[in-house]
Formats: sequence, C-alpha cells, structure tokens
Amino acid sequence: MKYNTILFQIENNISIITFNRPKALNALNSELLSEFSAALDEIQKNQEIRVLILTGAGDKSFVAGADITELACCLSSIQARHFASLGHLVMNKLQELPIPVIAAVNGFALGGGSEVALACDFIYASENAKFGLPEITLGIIPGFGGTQRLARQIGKNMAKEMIFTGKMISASEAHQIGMVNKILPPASLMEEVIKTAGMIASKGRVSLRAAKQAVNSGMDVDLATGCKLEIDAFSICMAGEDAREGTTAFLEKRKPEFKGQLNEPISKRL
Ligand code: DAK
Repeated sequence: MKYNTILFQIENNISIITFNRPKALNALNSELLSEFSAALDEIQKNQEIRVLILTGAGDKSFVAGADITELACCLSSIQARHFASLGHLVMNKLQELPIPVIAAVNGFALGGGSEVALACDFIYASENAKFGLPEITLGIIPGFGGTQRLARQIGKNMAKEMIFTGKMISASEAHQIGMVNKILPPASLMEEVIKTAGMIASKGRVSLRAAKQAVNSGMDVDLATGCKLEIDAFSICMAGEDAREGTTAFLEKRKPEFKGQLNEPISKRL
C-alpha cells in the first residue's frame, strides 16, 4: 500500500515506520492516523517482521502531538469522539502488536507524540528529545491514553505533575523517571535502536510474543493472577518448535535457528 504521511520500510526482519509530515513537526492528523493504522494491520499479517521501530522524519521532532489545526478548526463533539476513538484504536493496536515495538524518539514527543511512544514497548531517545503532555495549555486533556499509560509508566504523582503543568521535560529527566530506557547522541540513535532491534529479531517469535503478552497483561492484574498468566504463556512457548530448537542448540553448542512458526490454535491463546 502507498502512504502519504508515513514512510514504511522493511529490512532484515525489522520494519521502520517514519512519521513523515516534517513541515508540521510530524503532527498526527486524521490521514496520518488512518495510514498508521493500516500499516500496523500490514505488519500484523506479515510473519517476516520481527520488530517494529517508530521514528520521526527530520532532526527536530518525533511527533509534536495531534494536529492542532484540525483540533482548532473542525471538530464537532461527534467528530472529536470519532477522532479520539480512532486514536485509541491505533494506540491499542500498537500496544497489542504481537511483536516488540521500539520508539526511537528523535526530538519533540508532545501530546499524542508522547502517547504514541508510551504505547511502544520501550523508548530510546536522542539527547535533544523533549517529552510532554501540553494538552492542558490548549484547554483539553490527553486523548490517546496518556493519562492512563503515563501514570502506569512513571507513577501517579509524577504523571499528574506533567499533565497538570503541561511542561516539557528533557530526555535526561525522562530517563531519570523511567520513561526512557537509553539516551543517545542524535547521530547514533537509529544505529543503536537498529542494533537492539536486531538482537531482539534473532530471538524466537513465539517466545517474544508470549513474553510481551505476559508483561503487558500482568501489569493490569494482581501478582498471583499475573503469575498464572505467565504459566499459560510459558506452557504455550514450550509447546512450540522454537523452545525445542533453543534448548537443543544450547546443548549442541550452536546458535539456535528459530523458525518462529506460530501454531495457529495455540497462537490464538496469546
Ligand atoms: N499541530 C499542527 N502543527 C504543528 C504542531 C501541531 N501539534 N506542532 C508544530 N506545528 C507546526 C507549527 O505550526 C509550524 O508551522 P508553520 O508556522 O511553519 O506553518 C511548524 O510546525 C514548526 O513549528 P514551530 O515554528 O512552532 O517550531 P518551534 O521550534 O518554534 O516550536 C514546538 C516547536 C514543538 C515547541 C511548537 O511547535 C509547539 O509547541 N507545538 C505544539 C505542541 C503541542 O501543543 N502538542 C500537543 C498537541 S495536543 C483528542 C485526542 C488526542 C489529543 C487531543 C484530543 N480527542 C479527545 C479528540 C491529543 C492532543 C495533542 O496532542
């Protein structure tokens, strides 16, 4: 499929989606959200893709939030509901994608931009990155899950301070509060993200999917229930070919060659 507002590449089992509206600092308009949603559907169906990386075009911005020109001019309450529903649908699709997703935040990640990054599995940021949920300064609140995911990620009180003040924080502050895993010079951000993505892509597809599902689902339940989810996920892994290959390869002192075959009836339980 051809896209206008994103770049969509696949190389060595790694897909890179680049938000590509640099003149508007890659702000999320309806077209971009729809195209992003369609690209996630393509990825979901493509068994060759093991890891997804998200980044922004240019050297200034990851995503500077929802497109304020659309918010300011044209949204009735019904359209706002549609826009918010589309946003939530896309963020949930992203969070539940059965492969790991890394946000390579290369500049401003504001409002919807921070919300996209928070729906990824983890974030690497360039030294010039800035995070924030400035919606309050526009008289609205975060609309793509920010109030929920930020509080879960950095804690309720830190999240409230960011949301109530709308202030931006630097990459190093975001690192200190656990929003960002690693900070890198701008020139080496993508190289490092691709290196980590490559390491992940060499692992078994089934076990990656099970691990992601166990961590994500476990965050929303009590520890005992979470441990039961882990038992389920573990048993599904053990029933797959990759577990046999991984353990046999260790005993035979060779590198495993994971096929990542998903046994459909079993994979539906993940
Ligand atoms: N939308 C549209 N255009 C944007 C934009 C945005 N979010 N951010 C920047 N731009 C445009 C600017 O208007 C400017 O366009 P021209 O004037 O050149 O035509 C161009 O990008 C370059 O920006 P600046 O000239 O402002 O660049 P600076 O370096 O001076 O400043 C900045 C960079 C990122 C600090 C500044 O542009 C800025 O403050 N941008 C707005 C950031 C922001 O407030 N983002 C949050 C948006 S609110 C909802 C669902 C979700 C949401 C809301 C509701 N439902 C419930 C319906 C989410 C809301 C948000 O994300």
